[in-house]
This record gives sequence, structure tokens and C-alpha cells, in this order.
Amino acid sequence: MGTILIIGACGQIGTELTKKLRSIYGTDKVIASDVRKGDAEFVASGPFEVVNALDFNQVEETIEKYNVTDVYLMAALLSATAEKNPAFAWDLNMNSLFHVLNLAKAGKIQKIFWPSSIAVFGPTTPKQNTPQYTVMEPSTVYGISKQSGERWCEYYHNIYGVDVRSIRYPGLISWSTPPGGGTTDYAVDIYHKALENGEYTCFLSEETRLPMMYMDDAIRATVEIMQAPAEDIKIRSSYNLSAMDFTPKEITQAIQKHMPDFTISYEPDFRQKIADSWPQSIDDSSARQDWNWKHEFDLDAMTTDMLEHLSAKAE
Ligand code: AKB
Repeated sequence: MGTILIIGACGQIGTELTKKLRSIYGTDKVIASDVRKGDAEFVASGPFEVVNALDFNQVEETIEKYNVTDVYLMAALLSATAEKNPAFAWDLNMNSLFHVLNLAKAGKIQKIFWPSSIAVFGPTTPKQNTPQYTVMEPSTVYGISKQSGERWCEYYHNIYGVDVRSIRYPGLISWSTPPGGGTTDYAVDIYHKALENGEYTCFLSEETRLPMMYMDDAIRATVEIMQAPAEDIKIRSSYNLSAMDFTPKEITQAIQKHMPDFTISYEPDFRQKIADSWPQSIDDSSARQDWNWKHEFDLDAMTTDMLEHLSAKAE
């Protein structure tokens, strides 16, 4: 394997993915890039390039400069932010994908990872244990872009032989990097506010159930799908992926096991409608069968780990 390029490396997933891939393949083998320099310590921790994912020439030049073989395209506008800027969200989420798919089609890179999301599903999708193949009528700009992207990934694989691999991430929860404008962000914020103030006002209602995953599991899944033999990756649109699902009320109860005085109140905003259009739980049996996916963290294990790390960080 040659060099890896991560586009959107300063975001919630990109930061942790960069660290993980560097620990596996070596610091010099993993080039972090983003549209602007993020955290100074992160930028100084290994090779970093300023790359605008929408600038085809810049992406191509970076790939040539470092003999890149594998690209992880993590740049995207998430669900809540995308609703505020639909035209830019469509431009970024689609055209950055076309750039890397076309570079792979031209033989300039060998392998692509591209994240999809549970947002590809919509209000007409079965909500419980949502199957891999089902009705998909997303009602958000983000969901429409991710569903279209999935179709293009499969097309480039079938027609041009491009080795592109993808996961439909659920909501991701991490202690080290803040989330970037999603509907599931409350499940990160709640831990911070519990430790800072002992109370939290949630922008979703107490019974809103959504599929979620701890970042450690999400990063491991990303590495594992990319390391799997090509013939094991039978789905070239995107794989359903699951670990846990919970409501704001249930995550509150999990936190209260450690902090009995923690309280929550509810003030649902525009993100409630987005959450209501998404599945409550996901059937990921194809990922488990095809490339041996297994999650490790449930709600209680994640809550213990989050509170431990965030408390240590605050000291
Ligand atoms: C979001 O809430 O937009 C993301 C996602 C589920 O893809 N976390």
C-alpha cells in the first residue's frame, strides 16, 4: 500500500481516523488535509495540507505529490447545517465525491472510503430494524446528497471497476472531538453539559429514538471495511451499520447512574423533524456477515468511558 490521504481530517471523524491510521501505517504514510488548518497540535502531529475538497486540481496535485493510493473523503455538510445552506451542501457533498471517483476512474488512486449515513432513509422507511434494502425517500438535503452519492459509488464500481467502500454511519459520539452540525449532536453535548452544569436542555424530545455508535467502534469499522479483501465487499452503495439505539431519556438515565443529580429539560427545535424522519434502529446483518463487523460499546459502556475521559480532560 502507498500513502493515505484524508480529506476533511479536522472534523469529528477525520481527526480520530487520522490518529488511528497513523498508529497502524505510520505517521508519514497518512496525509491529513482540510480546507483550513484546525487545532495547532493536530496540524503539527504529521503531514498536513490545506486542500479544498471542491478544487479538483488541488486534490489531484496532493495525490500526485504524496503518491497517494487510498483516499478517505470525510468532508461534508451534516444534516442540520445542510438545511441552512442547501445549495452549498449539495455542491460540497456531491462534487467532492465526483472528484475522487473520477481520480480513481483515471487510475490515479486505488481505493476510496466515503461515508454515508442513516440520513439516506426517510419518513416512509420502516423505522424498526431498518433493512439494508428498503424504501429510501430522504427528506433532508443531507440525506438526498448521501443517497445520490451511494448510487454514484455503486455505478462507478459496476461500470468503471472503482474500489469504493462505504458505511451508513449512525449518530457518532466521541469525547475528543466536537461534532459538526448534525441532528445527533445532542448525544455528545449532553455529556459535556452534565459535567459542566449538571443540567442539559435537549433540542429533541425525550422519546426520540435514534441509532448511535461510539467513535471507537466507528473508527474500527472504517479501518476494517478498508482492510477487508475486495471480494468480501459485496455492497458497493453503502453498508448499514449498527451498535445501539437510545432516546434522550435513556441516555439521561445512563448518565444519572454516575451523576444522580443530573437533570434534563426538552426544547425541541427544527432538528426534531429531521430526527423523526430517520430510523430508530438498524439491521446491519450484511456488514456482520460480509466483513465480520461486531460492535463493542453499548450505552452503559460508552457512558462510563465518555465521563471518565471528559473528567480527566477537564482536570
Ligand atoms: C447527523 O446527525 O447529521 C449525522 C448523521 C446521522 O449522519 N450525525
